[in-house]
Amino acid sequence: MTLRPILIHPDPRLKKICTPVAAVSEEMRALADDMLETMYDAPGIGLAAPQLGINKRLIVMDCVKEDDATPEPVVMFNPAVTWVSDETNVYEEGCLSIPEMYGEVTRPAEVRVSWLDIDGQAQEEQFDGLWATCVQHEIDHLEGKLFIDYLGAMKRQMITRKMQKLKREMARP
Ligand code: K1U
Ligand code: ZN
Repeated sequence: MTLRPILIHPDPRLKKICTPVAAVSEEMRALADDMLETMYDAPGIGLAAPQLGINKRLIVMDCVKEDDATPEPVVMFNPAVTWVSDETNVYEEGCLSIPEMYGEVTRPAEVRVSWLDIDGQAQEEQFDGLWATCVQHEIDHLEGKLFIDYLGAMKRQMITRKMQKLKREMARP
């Protein structure tokens, strides 16, 4: 397993629509392992392939936050939302591609999602709570959408400018 660098916004690779995974191959499984390792190391509760510069419909998640709890890693190839609740939830979201910035996002409180698992088997499940928020945030990444796209133009611009400054500082020798 390999830790991979996470792209920081703004980056054109974070704005692209990702292509479906044609087959759950060994190469794709190895990529999912790298993504889980990179997510746990960050640390984060989710990660999408485009955040590593890979234009594929693949996400990983583990929304179990307690340190002493058993991890519940989930790998989803080609995830698709098949149902959303009318009830909504507001959550102050963050993003590993927008470090240390947060914003309130309103999303459906519950969603049903279909996907292919690590063995290439079709799965479908309903999610609520933080899992529902996270899976929608990650699927948005596959559509080139970031949580800041739900915020007002002023806040989005302020965050983007801060990230541009951070990237300039990180690039300095
Ligand atoms: O996709 C990402 O950038 C990962 C992101 C997922 C996410 C966070 C909040 C709401 C929706 C989706 C993160 O994991 S940011 C880090 C984070 O939330 C966290 C980190 C350590 C412990 C608990 C949470
Ligand atoms: Zn994110």
